Amino acid sequence: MSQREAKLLKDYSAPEYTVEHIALKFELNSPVTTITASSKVKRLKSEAVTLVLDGESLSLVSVKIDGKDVEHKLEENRLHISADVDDFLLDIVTEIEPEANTALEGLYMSDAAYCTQCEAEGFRRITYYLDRPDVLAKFDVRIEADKAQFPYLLSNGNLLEKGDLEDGRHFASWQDPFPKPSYLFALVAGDFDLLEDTFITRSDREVELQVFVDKGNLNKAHHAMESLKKSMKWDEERFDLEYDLDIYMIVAVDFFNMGAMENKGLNVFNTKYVLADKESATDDDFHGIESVIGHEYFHNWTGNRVTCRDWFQLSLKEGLTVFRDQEFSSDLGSRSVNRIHAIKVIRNHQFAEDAGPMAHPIRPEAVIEMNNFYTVTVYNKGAEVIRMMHTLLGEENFQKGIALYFERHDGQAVTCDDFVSAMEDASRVDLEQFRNWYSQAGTPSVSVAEEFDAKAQEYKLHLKQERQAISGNNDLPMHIPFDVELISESGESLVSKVLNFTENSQTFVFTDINAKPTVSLLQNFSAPVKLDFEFELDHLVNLMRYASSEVARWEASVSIFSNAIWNNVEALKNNTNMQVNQVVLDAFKGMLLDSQLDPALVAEVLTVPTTNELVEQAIIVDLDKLITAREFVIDEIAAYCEDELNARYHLLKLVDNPSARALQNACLNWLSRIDEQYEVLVEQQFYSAENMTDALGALKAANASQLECRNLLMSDFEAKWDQTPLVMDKWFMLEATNKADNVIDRLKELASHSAFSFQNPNRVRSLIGTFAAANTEQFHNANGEGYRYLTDVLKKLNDINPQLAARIITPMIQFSKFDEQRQSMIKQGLQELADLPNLSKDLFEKVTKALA
Ligand code: B3K
Ligand code: ZN
Repeated sequence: MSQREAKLLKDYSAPEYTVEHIALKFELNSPVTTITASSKVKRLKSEAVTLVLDGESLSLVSVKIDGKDVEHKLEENRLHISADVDDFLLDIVTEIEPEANTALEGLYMSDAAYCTQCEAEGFRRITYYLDRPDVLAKFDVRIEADKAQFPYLLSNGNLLEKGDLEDGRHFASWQDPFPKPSYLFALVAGDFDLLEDTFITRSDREVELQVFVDKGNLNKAHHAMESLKKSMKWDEERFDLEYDLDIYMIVAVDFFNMGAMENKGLNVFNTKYVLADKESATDDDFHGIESVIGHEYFHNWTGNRVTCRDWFQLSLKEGLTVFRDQEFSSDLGSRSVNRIHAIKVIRNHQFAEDAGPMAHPIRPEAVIEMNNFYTVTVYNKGAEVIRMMHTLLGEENFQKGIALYFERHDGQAVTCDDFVSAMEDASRVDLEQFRNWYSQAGTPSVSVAEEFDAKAQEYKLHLKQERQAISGNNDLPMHIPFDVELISESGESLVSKVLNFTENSQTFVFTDINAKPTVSLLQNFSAPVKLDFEFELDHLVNLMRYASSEVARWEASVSIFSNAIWNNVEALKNNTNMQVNQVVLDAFKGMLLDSQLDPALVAEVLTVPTTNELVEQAIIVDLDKLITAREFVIDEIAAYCEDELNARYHLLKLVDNPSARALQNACLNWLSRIDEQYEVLVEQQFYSAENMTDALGALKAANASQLECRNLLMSDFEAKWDQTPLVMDKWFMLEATNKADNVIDRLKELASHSAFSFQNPNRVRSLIGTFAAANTEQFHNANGEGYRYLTDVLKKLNDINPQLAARIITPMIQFSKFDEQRQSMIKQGLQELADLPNLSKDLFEKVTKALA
């Protein structure tokens, strides 16, 4: 099978052989590291005679079965070994060069430390192996390295032994008692600062907790440690799940393709999700750390103890674990604000994925490069699917389902269907139709019509669902939990319930309703669908005022903003004057004056949808008019609410908490648009800031409103932080979101900035990823320069780090909403990539789909 051919879910077959135990020895040396793998292999299918192992970018030194040389054949990324034996010992020696590994998969170097990333298919860059998640083996690992350079030698499980060797070298051996798939293997060797603590589990076992960070960063590891302890406690209390090893290690590295990795007992983290103190990290960073630490910890049960049968089942562990981390954040912080953030991810990114060439169900059916499927669909829509089950079953039954799932499958590699069956059997709720969420891609849309019969005192909702036409997709009706509230004229809640919407068209009747109510639809985003309903402005204003759910009030504000902007796009098209309805202006002023509401929620309500978000709402967009209309609406509201913004800003400045800071900085952003007098305020906040949230809030306002002080503030910030990579990422992001016309020249110039490196994913994501994903105005500039720039960068990244390249190409393949000229320029860039002689399979999969 060629590398570029898709693997299909329907072709799954169980492994012919399995590995019961593997002893790995790593001799870490520069430039060549030697790996000896001794596996106890067992034949599972008696007719099998050839063991086929995966391997990539390896040099093979020797293969032996039961101590003897054996016939074998090397093919493209496969090693075929004659093995007509039931049980045997397989010894394989390979050599690799970690320093040359810029793809950051397998064993590589992050600065001066060795580390690994094996999910999804990185273990095959270490040794030839059955690198698939349904082969579970016990691992013993021995690491040997220079002692002075690499004082810490870490792997999964418990430390068995360590000691000195000759020539200044030393060793450590580790044993993981839990059988695991190869993707959960990890090794780290380096010199670190170490933060230690303990956690006493509810059954009174003491667990050693260790966080390893780059030298000099110890004081930035405390929040991560606190978050870990909170996660351990929360999982015991809410999910009845206790940690199972005696030690839990986290290592933070700066070179990392994603956020973090849940390797058994030894998580490897991107520094971005570990390091924080209030001078250098924002409130959002602190929150992000807590949630990612939680996420990886929760994987210990949902992912590690029970893992995936094959990679098509990725959502089994990711959807569920995202749901769990969202619940963790919501139980610890504001449920409404967390929910709003999750909804935004779906609407702005997941719906866009559905509308683009990479649309796939949460359980994909065909995959060329697995790394391309760690998507918002598998993760975040996957979490919404779990959330819907939670809504349908209720917390108690849901927890019964979780318990049954572990009772049945602990220690196994299973499917999404196994999970749903456990939920179904534990709750006796029929989930047969609900399973369509796993197999059907795309965003369903639900249109709603109201009918009120005053005489009969009956209120009816007519619901109709339609699925997106996607080739290869079934088109069966979905089981949609549709949460509604009916509100009386005086603002009291008449009905609040979840409708079971299961047919193409269905009518729901509410009796004893004596006046036409205000309806709140799809409350709390009870299903990941598009709502198709023409709201009148009064209706939205009522919802913003009276809906019981804070999320529904926020939803109403998004619609008000969006409608106001789209109305002005129409005005521009018709050459009439732009304007903002007085009711809209008053609605926002009202929110600003409401001191009862959580300021963080008000900040969300006062956040104008981004250009990207608005593009997502359209079918085809006239981008230039959209930008003009959006700016106009912002300016009108800012001018109308000036006094209230100013007053609220100064009051909030006196309060020291994340929620207050969120609204304070939102106010500053609005004010900075009004006139020069507020420039002083921005500068004052910047220079007197006692934390990164306020410093960055000021800098963002200066950047977004193109204030005169912008350049000075930016260079002062740079001078202060140029030795702190994670803070420089923020600075790069600001440069990347600069709306000025010369931004591309600036980006090119910054590629040679001393803090920038094309080898480091955090830097590339901050500068280039942010430009493409968030600077809609300039990336999609009609002159096509944005597309040309990204194409050139991708050519380069294709050689260095294909996985990263395939991530940041996303905005360039989601072009369906743009006009023909833009689409044709984009396609030209994609064609150039398609023509690359050495195009990686990561980019190949996305580029060919986009051009098809
Ligand atoms: N499981 C990892 C992601 C691995 C990505 C591989 N390209 C982190 C997580 O979801 O927790
Ligand atoms: Zn995960």
